[in-house]
Amino acid sequence: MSAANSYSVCSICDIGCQLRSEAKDGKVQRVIAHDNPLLAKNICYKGVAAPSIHNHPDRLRSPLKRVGARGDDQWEEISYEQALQEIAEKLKSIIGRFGPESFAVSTSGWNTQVTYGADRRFMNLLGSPNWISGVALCAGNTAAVNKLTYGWFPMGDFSNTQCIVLFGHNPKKHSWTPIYNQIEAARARGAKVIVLDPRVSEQAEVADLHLRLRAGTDAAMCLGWLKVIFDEELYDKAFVRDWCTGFDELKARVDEYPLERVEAITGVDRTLIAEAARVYAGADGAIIPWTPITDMQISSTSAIRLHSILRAVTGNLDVVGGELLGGFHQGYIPESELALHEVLPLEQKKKQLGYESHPVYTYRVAEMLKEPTERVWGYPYADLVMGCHMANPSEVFRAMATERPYPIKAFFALGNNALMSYPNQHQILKAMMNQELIVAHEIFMTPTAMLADYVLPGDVFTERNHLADSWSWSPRLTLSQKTAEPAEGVSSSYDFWKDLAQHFDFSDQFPWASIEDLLDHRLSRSGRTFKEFSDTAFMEVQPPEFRKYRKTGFATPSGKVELASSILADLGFDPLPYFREGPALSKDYPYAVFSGVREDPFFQTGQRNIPELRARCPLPQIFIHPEDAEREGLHDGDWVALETAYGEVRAELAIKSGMKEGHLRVPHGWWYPELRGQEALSGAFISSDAVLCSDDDEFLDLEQGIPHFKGYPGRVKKIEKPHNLSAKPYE
Ligand SMILES: Nc1nc2c(c(=O)[nH]1)N[C@H]1C(S)=C(S)[C@@H](COP(=O)(O)OP(=O)(O)OC[C@H]3O[C@@H](n4cnc5c(=O)[nH]c(N)nc54)[C@H](O)[C@@H]3O)O[C@H]1N2
Ligand SMILES: Nc1nc2c(c(=O)[nH]1)N[C@H]1C(S)=C(S)[C@@H](COP(=O)(O)OP(=O)(O)OC[C@H]3O[C@@H](n4cnc5c(=O)[nH]c(N)nc54)[C@H](O)[C@@H]3O)O[C@H]1N2
Ligand code: SF4
Ligand SMILES: [Mo]
Repeated sequence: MSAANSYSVCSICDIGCQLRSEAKDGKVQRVIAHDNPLLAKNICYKGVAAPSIHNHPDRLRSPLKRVGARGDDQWEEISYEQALQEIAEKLKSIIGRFGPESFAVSTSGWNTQVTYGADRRFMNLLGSPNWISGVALCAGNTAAVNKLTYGWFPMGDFSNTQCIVLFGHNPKKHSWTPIYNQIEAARARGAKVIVLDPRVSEQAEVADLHLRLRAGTDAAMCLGWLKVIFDEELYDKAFVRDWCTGFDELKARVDEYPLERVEAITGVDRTLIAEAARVYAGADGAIIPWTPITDMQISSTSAIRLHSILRAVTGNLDVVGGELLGGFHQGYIPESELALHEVLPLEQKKKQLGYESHPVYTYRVAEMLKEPTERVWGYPYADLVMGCHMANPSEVFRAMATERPYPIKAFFALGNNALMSYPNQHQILKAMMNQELIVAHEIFMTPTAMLADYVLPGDVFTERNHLADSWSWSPRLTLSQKTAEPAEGVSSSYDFWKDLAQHFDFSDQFPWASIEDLLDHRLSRSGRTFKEFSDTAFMEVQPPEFRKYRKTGFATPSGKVELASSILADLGFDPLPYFREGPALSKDYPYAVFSGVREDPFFQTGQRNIPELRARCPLPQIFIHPEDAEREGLHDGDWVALETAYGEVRAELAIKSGMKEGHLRVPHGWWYPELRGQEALSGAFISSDAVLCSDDDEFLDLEQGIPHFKGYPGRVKKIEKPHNLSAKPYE
């Protein structure tokens, strides 16, 4: 009998709490809060449920090869070696016929955790630029847009700040618990919290100020704040004079947004807008924490840029209580370097889908930022939160479906339920049906995995060693130790890429036989091995160095904060932020639909098969305001269809007084593991938000090409409850 008790970085969601895991005889028994008092509250019930997830009877344990038609869910078990041999042969055949760019990969990297850039390394050595990710809609794209303005993606100094501004972002006890804890602690210290949310969210309920803006109007709101800040001279004049370019042009643009106009666009009273702007600008240290809400709307690039601009002009960059530009950890080789972006030839980078049309997070901008990035941060490619060198997902799926502008014929999804995790699920299905080779690396048989030719079982966080560095977002190292033994056919995502590379002529570029070898390599810059690190530390934070730009300048072409972006200008876009209206509501589609409001028991499309979590939220819900429900003749608990011009989802109706009138909320990520064998793709088209939102041009942000998930036109009607959906699927 063996027993182990280790540090674990939970990868059930993307915030990565450091917890403790207890295992016995190679099986995880319990996952509990950390014994360090600073981290003691740091756990949510998904983390506690890890043993049920990791030991689940339906976990994939052997590599599978498709035997029926694609999507029929018929498999034979094969060995890991045979699977890799066949995958390598098929991939070589495809790239031999269509070129290396015909190979695309989708992953978020959140859950697989230990890829360490090996996916990009493999693709760069092979010659494919077509890597896409859920981070195109979440944090990765924010990082890329932040770099336009000041060359890095900052992290708010929650511990010292006097003011926190939440644009929709709504951390809760069981949703991004560490951020929730930090907001609670700041509030207890007296920090002000301003929430901008159409709904009365949990954070809005206890906020100092709540601005109930119309969905999709965040950019206009920020322009209104700047109008107040400039008119009342609340900005940091010395910083703007010495460290910013484009102030006069920006001021002229902001003058186009008087508060009457901003009030008309956002629906928020102008005196409240002005009050919020004054509180933010007047605080001695204020932060606008990253939020996914502005990652997913039609004016996303402008809205994210406006957050950056607000931080800069109020003097909150790289100061105590403000927004820290951390840089790479000096003792840990970053994924950006491991990915070998410099070996992919420029002609292949130019083939990246999105490079021409929506370039902001593609290689096109990465190439433009190489020189300043190297000057300030010591390495030319800073791929922060994995999101700064991506292809555009919609264009990749279009190329997979239509073979234009060129065919994509091989598609791998690792720790990503790609079918449901982007807009336009109809196109993604067509895209996947038109592939010669699909590989899924997964822990459960998801709808995406069901469409694959090969399904490889992935490991989980209790089964691997890891040293987390927040994907280069903040210079902190957090230890995670292997406590449990994976089943024989199970691999980590690093092992998958390294083992596949053995079949290619660049196998020598993967000299690290194990994750531990690679961790030793990553730590070599600080002269330690992984074992030495884990024997002496469970966490290490590189101390912040404030106002580093005084020595190095900012990592932008001008070396300054670019209020008017020279890169956007060079790309032919408006260099200044603006507000663009989303697709118009109409008599037929009178409601503004938004995706989101995460459900506590699940991360994204996961965990619907975990009984104790599913029991907390048995069925998906569409939220509506009581007056709208009354007008539509609908009652709480009715089953409804939410329709757009592109598709329909079915779910239960929940009447919520905190909803904003004229808005409907649709949840993300619902499929029904319990319907496997009864419904095609386990019901992936019944309730998934991705079937509702188009990726036609009128739904896309111009500069990044990301979809408008916050306020697209829809309508709702009563239907019969689907006979096979149960509120107690596991009883
Ligand atoms: N339509 C739509 N698309 C969205 C969003 C939305 O609201 N609507 N939200 C966006 C956001 S905010 C984000 S962060 C991204 C998230 O995108 P992802 O993080 O890719 O999330 P999922 O698509 O749910 O896929 C995660 C998969 O990882 C698997 N998994 C879990 N643990 C492990 C593991 O240890 N190893 C392996 N190999 N697999 C594992 C799970 O079973 C699950 O199928 O999606 C974005 N996409
Ligand atoms: N339990 C759990 N926790 C999670 C996740 C999960 O899946 N489950 N996912 C994690 C991930 S990857 C992410 S990205 C975060 C997402 O979590 P949050 O950042 O909290 O985002 P949501 O919960 O989608 O929505 C938050 C609020 O945005 C408001 N909102 C909707 N439209 C708009 C708009 O146009 N403007 C503004 N200002 N507000 C709007 C909604 O009313 C809602 O109250 O949660 C993380 N935490
Ligand atoms: S918030 Fe919960 S699911 Fe997310 S990392 Fe922390 S413990 Fe895991
Ligand atoms: Mo996210």
